[in-house]
Amino acid sequence: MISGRIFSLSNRTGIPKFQLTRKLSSVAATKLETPPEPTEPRMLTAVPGPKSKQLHSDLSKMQSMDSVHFFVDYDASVGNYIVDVDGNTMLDVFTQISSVPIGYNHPALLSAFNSDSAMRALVNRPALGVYPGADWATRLNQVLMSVAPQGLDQVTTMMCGSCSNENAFKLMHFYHMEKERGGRAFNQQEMESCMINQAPGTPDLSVLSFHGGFHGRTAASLACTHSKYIHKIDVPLAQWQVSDFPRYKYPLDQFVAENNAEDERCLAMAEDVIHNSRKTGPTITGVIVEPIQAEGGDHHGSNRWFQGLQDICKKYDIIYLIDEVQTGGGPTGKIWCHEWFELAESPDIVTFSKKMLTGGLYHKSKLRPKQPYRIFNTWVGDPGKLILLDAVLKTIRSENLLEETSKSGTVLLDGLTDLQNRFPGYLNSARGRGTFCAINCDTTDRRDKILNQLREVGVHAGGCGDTAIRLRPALVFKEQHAHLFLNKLETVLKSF
Ligand code: PSZ
Repeated sequence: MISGRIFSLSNRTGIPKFQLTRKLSSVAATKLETPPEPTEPRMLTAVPGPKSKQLHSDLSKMQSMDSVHFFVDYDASVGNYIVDVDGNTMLDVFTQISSVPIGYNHPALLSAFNSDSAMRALVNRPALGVYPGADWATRLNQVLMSVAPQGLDQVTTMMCGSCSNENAFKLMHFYHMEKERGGRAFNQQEMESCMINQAPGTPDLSVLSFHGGFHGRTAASLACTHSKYIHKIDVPLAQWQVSDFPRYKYPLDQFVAENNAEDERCLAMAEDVIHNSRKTGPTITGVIVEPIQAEGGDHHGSNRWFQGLQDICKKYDIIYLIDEVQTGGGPTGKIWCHEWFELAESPDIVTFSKKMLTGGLYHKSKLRPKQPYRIFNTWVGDPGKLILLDAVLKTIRSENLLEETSKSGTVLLDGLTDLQNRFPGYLNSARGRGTFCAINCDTTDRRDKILNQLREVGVHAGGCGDTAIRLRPALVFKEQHAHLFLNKLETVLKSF
């Protein structure tokens, strides 16, 4: 059908059919080369350098974006190395806020659109909820369902992490209201009152979230975000309940009793809040939790904590949502971090984005909405992102990247632990799964100085929480990259 349209156009324009066909293929077949990965950082200027500064001043005329660190040369960046517009080549252990799965300019991604059908999927972006292409169901099945958490047989793609969580919350509330109605249809009063945001059509329901959590910046996901005030201040939000996420003492093996008590305290608090919500409102219909609280400071929870939360959700028949936006896609050594937790069964919903390249949510079939158009927007995702994700997942398998990540993660965590033992005044609480590692500094000022000095010696790292340095390298981060990072960090620490 598509080529039929092109041919009729070609007849009107007088261009012979075969010429147009050839033109399309030659565009699609463009081959982009990937230069070899550098072996070490190379710094030419301070960062941001003069070109970055000029570009920032150009950008500032149109938007307030003082968050920009530096401008990037995406032609020159390769593998684990990001190259800025001033020619500085840095080992990137932050990777676009943890969202580069297999490094910059991976050949598998550069060639992902080298076919007419892939190119057409890219340019003819469908409203997937109403006009999906013939291959959409196959693509979802072959790509996203190939890594679906066990027991979650439903999937919907979305644009970003925040809107994945927003839609997950709707599923929680629909499930609750469906039970309340006992199967009857919506009544007139509900249909009218929801139009002016009043009960009973707009019920007083909520989602339980945790202090230090981050779940996005759209209205409902921002109501569940508690990492930094600057994300929230001045924004009117639902007054939903917040409970404590465990804060452990490190090293874990020296504080077993204290940390177990912390789990029990936090579980008791969560259960209390859920229980009380039924008396005082808003009624909690589900819980959202990160497997590792990332933005809030890389706070880990034990298996007992995540299992206990699941038990509480089951007891109250509310929905257990694990937000894998930052942890999903492999950095912990498994595709989903919650696979480590030995849960009795899957969470009810798992949201994703970042390294998965498309946003979206997996969920149990009991959560399928009964009416159409309830989980919906214009695009509901993007087939082009699934083409890229397909290439990513194939690369993860063919290059054994989960195993590689576990190996380099061990080198990282052992190295961080060694450094904290040698510099106990500056570093503490080394922790991590896979390469998803972090270490705390004694003060925020020290953390910021370390990050700045790391940049000067060619390592681009990030912070989180008040004092943590966090590592979020791509899955192609190998043992030699871990050693290089640790050597640079040691150089910086020795300079204090
Ligand atoms: O400042 C920001 O907006 C940032 S910095 C890092 C993120 C956002 N992470 C996004 C994120 C996340 O880490 C978790 C666990 N859940 C949801 C989100 C929201 O995803 P996006 O940004 O795609 O909407």
